[in-house]
Amino acid sequence: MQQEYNPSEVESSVQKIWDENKVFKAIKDSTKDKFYCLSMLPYPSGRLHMGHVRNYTIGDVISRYQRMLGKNVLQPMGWDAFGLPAENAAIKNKAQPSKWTTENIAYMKKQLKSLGFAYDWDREVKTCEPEYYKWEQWFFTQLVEKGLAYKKTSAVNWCPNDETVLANEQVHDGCCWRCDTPVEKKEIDQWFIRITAYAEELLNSIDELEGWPDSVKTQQRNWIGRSEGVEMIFKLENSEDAVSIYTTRPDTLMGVTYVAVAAKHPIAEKAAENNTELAEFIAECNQSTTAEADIATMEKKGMATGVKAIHPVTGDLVDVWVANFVLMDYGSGAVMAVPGHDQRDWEFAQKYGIEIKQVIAPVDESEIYDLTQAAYTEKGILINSGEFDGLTSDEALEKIATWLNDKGLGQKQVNYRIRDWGVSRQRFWGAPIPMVKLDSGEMVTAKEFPVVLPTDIPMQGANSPLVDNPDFQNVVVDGQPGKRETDTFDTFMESSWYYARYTSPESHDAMLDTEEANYWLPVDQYIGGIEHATMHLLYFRFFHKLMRDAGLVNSDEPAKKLLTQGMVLSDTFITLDEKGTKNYHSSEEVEVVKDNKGKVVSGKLKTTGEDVILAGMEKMSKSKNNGIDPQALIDEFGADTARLYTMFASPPEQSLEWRDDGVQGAHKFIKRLWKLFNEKAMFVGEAIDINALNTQQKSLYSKTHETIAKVSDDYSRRYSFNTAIAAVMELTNAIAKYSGDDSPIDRQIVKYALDQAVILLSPVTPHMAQALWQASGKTYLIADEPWPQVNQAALVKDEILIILQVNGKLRGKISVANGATKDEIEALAMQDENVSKHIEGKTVRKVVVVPGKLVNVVAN
Ligand code: ANZ
Repeated sequence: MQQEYNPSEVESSVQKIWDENKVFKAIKDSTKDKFYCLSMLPYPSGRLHMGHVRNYTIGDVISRYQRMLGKNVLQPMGWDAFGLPAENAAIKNKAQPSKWTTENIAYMKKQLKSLGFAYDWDREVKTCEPEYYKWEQWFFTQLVEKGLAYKKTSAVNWCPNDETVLANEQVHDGCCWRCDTPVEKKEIDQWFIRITAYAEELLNSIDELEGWPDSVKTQQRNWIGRSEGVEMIFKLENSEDAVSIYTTRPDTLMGVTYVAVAAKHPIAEKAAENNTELAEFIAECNQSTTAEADIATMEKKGMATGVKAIHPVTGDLVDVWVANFVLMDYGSGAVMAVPGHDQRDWEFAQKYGIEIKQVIAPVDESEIYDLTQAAYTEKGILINSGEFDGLTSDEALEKIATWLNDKGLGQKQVNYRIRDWGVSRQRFWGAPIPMVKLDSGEMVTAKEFPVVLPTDIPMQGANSPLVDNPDFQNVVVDGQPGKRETDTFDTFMESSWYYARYTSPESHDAMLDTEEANYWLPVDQYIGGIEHATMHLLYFRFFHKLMRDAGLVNSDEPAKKLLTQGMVLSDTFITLDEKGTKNYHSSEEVEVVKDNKGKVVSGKLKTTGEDVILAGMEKMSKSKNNGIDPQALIDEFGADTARLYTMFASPPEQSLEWRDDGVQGAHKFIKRLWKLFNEKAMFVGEAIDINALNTQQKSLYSKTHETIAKVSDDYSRRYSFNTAIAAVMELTNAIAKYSGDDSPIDRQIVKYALDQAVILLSPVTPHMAQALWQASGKTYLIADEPWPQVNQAALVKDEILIILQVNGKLRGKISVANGATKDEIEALAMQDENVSKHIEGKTVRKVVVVPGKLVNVVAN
């Protein structure tokens, strides 16, 4: 055994054992409870960052702990390998995205292996491989057949200079990232998956996600955005046509002073036929790149169409306007505008001098509001509303809905804010959409899979080399010639079902091996970043339901529990140049001064001595130049230190503030435990008879079992790894301080405590644990050691601490024998010096004894 702790030697030799024996290979075994632990798969950007290290360590600690509990654990890993960065790198180097991706995967896989994660690498999935995406293509064609995927025109970002479609990330301040030309909107045909058909189920089953954080559930509910309202029609003057509107506030119907339609609404388009000014305005609206989220704050613009609508109740005529804040793909693309009670309508009415009519008054008459300053948007009591006057908003909603229904002018309606998922990307590095346009004009699904993305054509410019590429495009389907679709899938497609493919990576004739999938699924613990709360985590749930309805899986939800780990932050250092532009400096460039808590209080540039501005702890990122490279950390201290530090520095869901001295502290602790173990635990131990222990021995033995109880609870229920580690550290201190007389029993007690400390820490620092385990003569792996059980008898204390109070104020503590009667405790309390002092000269009225806790003497 090495006396000195040498992490690189220890780690490589332990990893070799795991690898050679395929220790973490997961095999279905129906006689055992399974535990599927999944961390979100990485994008192969080049190198691991600290967020990866933290995410994957959390998953690994949980997996290793569950294995020791006796579960059949599956912990897989793979690569989200399609996407834009590979394409950009390839454009720059005139190379192939596949080459860049493959090289990155190789490097990052080596890094993951060096961190000692207990993955079943035989199940590795690379989403850019035809063997993977062929099933996604096949599945998509099934959706097309079922009417759950369809094509429609939709707008994309278009750079007129480069003549290329841009991804949202490639639009910077409304301009092309490469040539700075203003970006335009262009309508092209694209594929959509009908997530709206599952909106209701996706919303309702959120309630079943008991192990998901509330914040994620709330974000999903808002994203799906269910609203209840009324759909009603306004007939048009001198016309057979009518405009249908959707409102959540039918109680405000009598306050309608105009109707507003979206620029793409048929009424607007028709009115523009003989009105060039209106046609120009509509064109301008269609070009706008305002994101939906910004609609509330953007400048409201509009133009009257000249068309008039008839109010369904009063028969009054109101103008129909085209307005930029009305969305074509929500509700019916038209709104009844109530400027008195809707802020957007109010701003618009103010700007164009349209009447603002109050029809709702506050329930509380003293409430102050001013319709000349803003709309009154609360619900209340109806006024100026004829037969509906005096009703509350909620009563009016029902009454007006019934009134409209009776007249055939409207009905109640539920709407969802979520839109169908646009999955077409006009990019090269993605899975080809398996559709073919026959020369006859008909659109058909591909019949053979995979539709392989060629990996031997280098990128030439920004445009996808699939376009106008006869080798790729020309195809014959069922004897009919046609051309393949050149768009590729949104990469969220691949990440929506990879978790299921991990359960059956060997399935070559089906998307999933249903038996395997149903054994392992749902995922028991999913771990990833909170930034995925809506898009990925919603598509992931949606895809699971699609696969369920295709008979591939039998559960309703993909993951029982979700842990969203916090961000990794680190000190950010700035200097300003003459123009005031910020320069970010890495920690290596700065000489820092720290306070006694290790917090940086000032810093100077090493090169020039210039003072840096401390921008505080910010998320590690390239743009802030404040990242810490995990590789450097592993090289210097070893994987176990990296793992221990990231788990010890903060609870998994909170952000982690990087501190170099914390890393050193973690490393020191490992070295200390290593040394103690080598000195005191290198022999084969024997069973301990707890009845034969003296007080000191019993105390260390109890401490050991208290630690087992605490760590087990922290690992399983609370995922509070930092406090678990702190408890093992405390136990280690107690062991170090232990001053027995070195009798065989003393040695036995100390060895026992050290063994337990190492077992308890083994999910976090598995290399160190295995090496010590092995060296002390164990012939099987520590990973196969059953998790220690708490010996309840050891927790029973001989003495118990009792708090003493006089008139409710703390006056002292005494130690009494466990099992002492109330009278005995009271007698001891009354003898206490401090208690006597405080009741001197007073009459004792009452003595309250709470056994095991406290004594309170009431005296005056
Ligand atoms: C009249 C009204 C009066 C409205 C009032 C609100 C307050 P949620 O809850 O998000 O579903 N709306 C309907 N379709 C629209 C579209 N295509 N583009 C922009 N806005 C649209 O929002 C429903 C409300 O959003 C509807 O209720 C409608 O304005 C507007 F005091 O109708 B309301």
